[in-house]
Amino acid sequence: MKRQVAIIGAGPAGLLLGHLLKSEGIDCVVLERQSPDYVLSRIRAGVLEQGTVAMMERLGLDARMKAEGLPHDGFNLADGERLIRIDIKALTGKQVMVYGQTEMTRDLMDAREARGLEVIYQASDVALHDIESDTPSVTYTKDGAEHRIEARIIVGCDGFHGPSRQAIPASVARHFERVYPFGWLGILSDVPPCNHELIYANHERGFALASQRSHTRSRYYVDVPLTEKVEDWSDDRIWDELAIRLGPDAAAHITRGPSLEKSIAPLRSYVFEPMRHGSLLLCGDAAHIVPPTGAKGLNLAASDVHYAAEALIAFFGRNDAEAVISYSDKALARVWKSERFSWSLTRLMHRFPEDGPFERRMQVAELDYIASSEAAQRSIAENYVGLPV
Ligand code: RFL
Ligand code: PHB
Repeated sequence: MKRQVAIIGAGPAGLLLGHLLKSEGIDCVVLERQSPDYVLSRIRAGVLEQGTVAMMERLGLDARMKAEGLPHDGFNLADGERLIRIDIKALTGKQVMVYGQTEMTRDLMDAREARGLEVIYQASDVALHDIESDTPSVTYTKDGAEHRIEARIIVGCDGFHGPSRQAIPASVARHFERVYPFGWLGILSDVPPCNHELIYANHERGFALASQRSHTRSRYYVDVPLTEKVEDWSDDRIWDELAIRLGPDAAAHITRGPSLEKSIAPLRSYVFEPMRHGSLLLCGDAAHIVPPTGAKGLNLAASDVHYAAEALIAFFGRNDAEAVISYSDKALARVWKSERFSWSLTRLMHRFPEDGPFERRMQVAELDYIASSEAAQRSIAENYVGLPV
């Protein structure tokens, strides 16, 4: 099979890119290791930046998001008794959209047939070949048979554990990493949210986040040491912990219910450079990871896809090779700003085991400053709603 572009991974990055290229008449195929049901069973992001929403609008795939998503004008930082509201609408004129990654992925999946986007699910042993040449290829196994796709460009959208990043030679690879000493234990439950907006809480017992998927479905997190096991956290234990960490006002409005999903996700900051080598481009978690504190991971995957689509449209439309070459620098400039924001919000809102009284005073001073300064709030709001692409 011969294609202009082979995309590896049908998470949000791969599907978004596939649809964007297809809408511009670029011939592409997406290869995914898992089944559609498995991909939809992963509970992940919940907050979309305006730019991510705009990409769904551009594709004409925003109808359900507009009907069911919840636009939010602000969010809150809690520290003990104190609640600092960041009014993103007033400070930036923009909103964020609360709409689950699962739902956005479902919308992209459902549009495959109508848009003629070919996605090959349950493709195993995906391997990249000759990425330093103009004739790279991808091999995979499906239903016991081996297949090869010859492409002009390969785009790795295969997440943190996929094969694409690994295909870039160690001699050019640069890794930047910060692993955090805790993970987020998440619970999803069909109960109304405790607050109409998100609350990120820094409590002496640890971090907590009150988030949501709809008026009837809540998503909560608490941070736990990496040694904790999800089996040791009964639903009641999580609800008790949330009630303490989120503070008395939120606790009074928490509705408890059985968990639909419960899992622990470790926190990590990671960037791989370069994001292009030869005929291979990387997008999303394949190239970088942010801790979830700023709600940036999926949105960063979407902005990478925006730059990659622009580069490939120029390359196939106008034979502009420079557009592909400059992809990595363009994408990385935005990646590092999101990494900085996610890292600094993580630092501000979590109690690190190695921290002492000095570090805590620094957190209190920063929260005092944010509470009293519109400039500080604007800076946070601007980052939260998404920096321009
Ligand atoms: P994905 O979603 O991991 O998709 C990669 C796809 O590639 C497939 N794949 C392969 N396919 C073929 N062959 C192979 N060998 C393959 N290996 C892997 C995988 O099966 C998968 O389908 O990466 P993508 O598309 O780059 O998207 C990134 C986002 O998923 C991620 O950044 C976010 O979920 C991060 N994140 C959040 N981001 C936000 O913007 N806002 C949030 O509120 C937010 N909350 C979160 C999060 C991530 C979390 N976890 C569990 C890590 C909350 C959590 C708890
Ligand atoms: C979520 O709803 O899953 C969520 C929201 C905000 C974050 C991270 C995760 O910062």
